[in-house]
Amino acid sequence: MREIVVGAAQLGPIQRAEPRAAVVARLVALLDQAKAAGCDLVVYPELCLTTFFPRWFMEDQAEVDAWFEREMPNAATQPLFDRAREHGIALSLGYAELTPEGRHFNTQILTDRAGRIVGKYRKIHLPGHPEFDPERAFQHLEKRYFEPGDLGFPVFRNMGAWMGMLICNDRRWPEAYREMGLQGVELVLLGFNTPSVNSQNAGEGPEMRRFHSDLSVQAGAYQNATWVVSVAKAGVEDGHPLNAGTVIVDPNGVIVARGETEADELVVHPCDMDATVFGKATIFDFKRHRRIEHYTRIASQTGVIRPDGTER
Ligand code: CDT
Repeated sequence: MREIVVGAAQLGPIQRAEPRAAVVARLVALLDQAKAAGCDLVVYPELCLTTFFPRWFMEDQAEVDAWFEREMPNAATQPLFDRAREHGIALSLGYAELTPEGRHFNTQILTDRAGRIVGKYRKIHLPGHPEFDPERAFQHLEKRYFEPGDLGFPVFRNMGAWMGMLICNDRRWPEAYREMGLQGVELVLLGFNTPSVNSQNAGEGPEMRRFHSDLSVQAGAYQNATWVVSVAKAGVEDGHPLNAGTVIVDPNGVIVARGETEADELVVHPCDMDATVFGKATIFDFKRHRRIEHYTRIASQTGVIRPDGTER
């Protein structure tokens, strides 16, 4: 048995005016709860230091850059890193990263139990649109504010396990899990901000959005025989509802723990990394069963081309 007690630290809403220090105090309070619950690792949502700012259209780059972190840890987040080291708890958290070269990424990091950063992932599947869209009920401007991640889907050795990260929209793409599955991933850590309604289809509400989220992470877990910890930012941010749906999914694809609120909430589960062994050795033994000679289209063609040559 290789047990890691994981705390999925769901966040309630962060209002646009809420300063980083107040948010970090909430993250530290969840970390203290995690210590009391015996957690080894705590996972926070995507962009967990600020409101989900890609819903706001901004033209002034200085205004945009104010939502980004130039270093990690920094003055605002140092108290979180200090407390994590005191507790001996590893962290994974998402934030907007502005590099010294001036590049903008939607990023998630992983630390070890001593608070050292041992892994970084930059979101690859950026949803939304780059310009103001008057047809939408609200904006989703990730394609404006971030560039696609440039690190691939790395997997890291941490706490005796193989760990990888995904960010929000990535969870809907089977290729993302499989890239890590092919590196033997045992624990996928994922944070998200999903609006409760579809800005282009008012008929797609919270229940359907929850279903799509669960379906995606359960399939990713089962088909790669890995644990998946999927953590929401939830509740109403400045009038804009975000869906809850924090879950911990086992390597059979079964949801073993689920959040119950739309507020700050710690969802805890002991995850045995050895529970991944059976699936990886049998039905999803990739080495024996995959047929890559038939998969070339997946890595060479982006959109749909029908057999008659028409595109959609
Ligand atoms: N943050 C993020 O990636 N949210 C998307 C919303 C999709 S609608 C533009 C998601 O996949 O949940």
